[in-house]
Amino acid sequence: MKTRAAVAFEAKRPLEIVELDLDGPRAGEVLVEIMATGICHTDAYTLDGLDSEGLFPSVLGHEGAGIVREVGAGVTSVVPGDHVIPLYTPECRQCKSCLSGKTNLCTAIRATQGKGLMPDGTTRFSYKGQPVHHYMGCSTFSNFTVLPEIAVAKIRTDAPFRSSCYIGCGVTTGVGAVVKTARVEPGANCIVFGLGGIGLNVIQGLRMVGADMIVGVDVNPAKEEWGRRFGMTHFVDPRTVTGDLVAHLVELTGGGADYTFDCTGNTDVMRTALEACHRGWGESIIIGVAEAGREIATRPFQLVTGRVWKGSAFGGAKGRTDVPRIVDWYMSGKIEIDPMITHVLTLDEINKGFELMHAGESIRSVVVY
Ligand code: NAD
Ligand code: AHE
Ligand code: ZN
Repeated sequence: MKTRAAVAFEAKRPLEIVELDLDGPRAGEVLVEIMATGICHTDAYTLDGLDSEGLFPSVLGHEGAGIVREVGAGVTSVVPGDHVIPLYTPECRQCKSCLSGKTNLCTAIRATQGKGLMPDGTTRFSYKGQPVHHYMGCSTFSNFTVLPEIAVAKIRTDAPFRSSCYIGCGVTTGVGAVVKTARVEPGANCIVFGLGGIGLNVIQGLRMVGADMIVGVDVNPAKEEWGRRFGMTHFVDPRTVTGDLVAHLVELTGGGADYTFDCTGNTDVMRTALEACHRGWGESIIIGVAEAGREIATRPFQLVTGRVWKGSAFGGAKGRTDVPRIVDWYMSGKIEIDPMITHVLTLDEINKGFELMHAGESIRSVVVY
């Protein structure tokens, strides 16, 4: 079949809207009509050539929602007509990682996914006879995409696509980092670095679990109003702090934070986030994705004295199990999504979404097909 898609032909070049050829689902795969997709900073990072796994040409996009249109042989968990969210972190429930109960990082198809291929080592997308890579196992910047069965979460049919697509990455990543990775307790003092599409979801997660102090840190002063809207109690613009930022944050939180979250991808910020933790027990969660080649550093003494450095992918959420529950949290009003969707675009306007993100003018842009 044919599908309209925004294709990344080369790094640092705007996406091109073209018609691709798409092969149907093979055994264990499903064809999904994507109804809406968010644009996450990770898509921009890959398009900008900063991802060590970045491949071109490819169909980017990993934050979608849609409808199953066809299933391949042996598929049992979904049928045509089901509403689903594609999962860049699948959940096979059979691999060592899934069975460990210790991680959401299913390893069943990670090797081929990182090479832009389906689990059988081939692509379903092609353009003028040449293969086009998949991206993060999702490729939601295409109106139709093929996904492994283990990489779709079936969701309720009354959830609007336009907002629930954001649960495919940003919402789950931010809220999950609080409730699943850090397991923040009521009354905790927390600091969130970077108040974008992820950081604001960390903030609303902290509000949901009853954190006391929710400090937001961002170099864009316009983010103060956004943070307060979702529960932030204090705002710090590092550019207006005289003296050492860590010392300022430690004083503000009465000795250091119980939990800090990096939602910037900047390795210097990651260090600040670790060092702003309370001696003896503070935990810093790295969510931001750093450019290829970057490394983190701190004095080992920071860890010797009890601070903990952790990372979180997809908020520690197991996609097929947890995503439908997060959709319920949204539908019952426990968490908000709609106010964070600042721009709704057509596929033809998708490059504008990247421009708005780089200019700091959007929280989430969503493309509706
Ligand atoms: P975004 O562009 O919407 O937000 C980034 C925010 O960080 C902006 O408000 C920006 O002003 C702020 N910022 C930049 N430099 C800063 C600095 N030095 N100090 C303080 N604030 C600073 O991006 P997003 O979509 O929210 O994504 C944030 C990060 O999370 C990205 O690195 C993205 O790749 C990553 N991410 C990781 C996961 C995961 O599973 N681990 C999932 C989604 C996104
Ligand atoms: N490909 C990069 C790493 C990118 C990365 O860390 N991705 C996150 C999700 S970001 C979503 O917006 C993730 O889930 N990582 C776990 C995984 O298995 O990819 C690199 O550095 O090579
Ligand atoms: Zn993302």
